[in-house]
Amino acid sequence: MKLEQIKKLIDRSENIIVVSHIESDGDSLGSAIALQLALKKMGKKSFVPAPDKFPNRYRFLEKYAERWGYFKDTIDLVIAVDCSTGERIDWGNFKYDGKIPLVNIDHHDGNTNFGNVNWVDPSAAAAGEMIYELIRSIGVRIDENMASALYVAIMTDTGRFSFGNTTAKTFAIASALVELGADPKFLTTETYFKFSEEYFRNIGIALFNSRSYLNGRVLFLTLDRASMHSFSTSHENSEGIIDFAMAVQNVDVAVLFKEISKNKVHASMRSRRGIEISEVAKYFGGGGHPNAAGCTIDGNLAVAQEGVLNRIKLLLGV
Ligand SMILES: [Mn+2]
Repeated sequence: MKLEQIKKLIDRSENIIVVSHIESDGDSLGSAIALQLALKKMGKKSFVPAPDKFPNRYRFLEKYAERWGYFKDTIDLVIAVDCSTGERIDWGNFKYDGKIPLVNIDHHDGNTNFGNVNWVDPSAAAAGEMIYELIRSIGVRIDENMASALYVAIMTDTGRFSFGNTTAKTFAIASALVELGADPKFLTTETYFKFSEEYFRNIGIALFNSRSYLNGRVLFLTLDRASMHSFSTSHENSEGIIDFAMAVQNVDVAVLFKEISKNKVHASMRSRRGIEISEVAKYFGGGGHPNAAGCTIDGNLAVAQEGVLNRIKLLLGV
């Protein structure tokens, strides 16, 4: 059993680093924070080398985290959480030489099994569900800080308990976390209802620039540099905007295009069950979940949009 193997590795290690993915989100941060806190409770030294700065939206999680930063001791174990591939790992200032055992705990379908031990469970709605199970099986009592971090991990990856990945188990774990001190109203407000002005304006630009195709089955939203003036294209200033498009009647596929530079465009994609939009993302060198994926395309905005639309038409068979 993977959990047993991971427990053994943790037991015999003293200095453990926890890493998660670039473009950090609620699940990557919440899972890493909770695991680090649990390892410390076990008497281990543990640190998270990245990111230096939490995205604004998740800044409030900083108070649950132990100080993250550089760590000089010899590392005996690396645990990666919520990373679909080894390339997605945000190593920060840590130089990984490939010799330290690497544990891969993830819930992405299509995880590349990049670790020495791989616990991959695509039925888990969030890496946070798996970290909850791991901490429970280690026997560490989940305190209020860990419960809050894990609640945010699960809440964000399930779209506030509304996506198709939400299961009875998700609610059971969330219920346990609330019993352990997670405050749903506080954590929801901090995560979703503290828009920055930039984010607020980006919603408007993306929706204003929307275009529909195939009788409304496909909806493209666009954050182009000309409309954005001085506003940044950073991940945190567009996260979640795509969900507005999926709420439009008859939409099966939505894509948010962000013009990173004149010849680089990032595309976030969503689709309904049964339509594997990740196939389109993979075609352009990206990846993700079947219904939520992304990629970066070399080319200008018009070329990127035309290319993505053509791949979507092929996918839908029209
Ligand atoms: Mn996740």
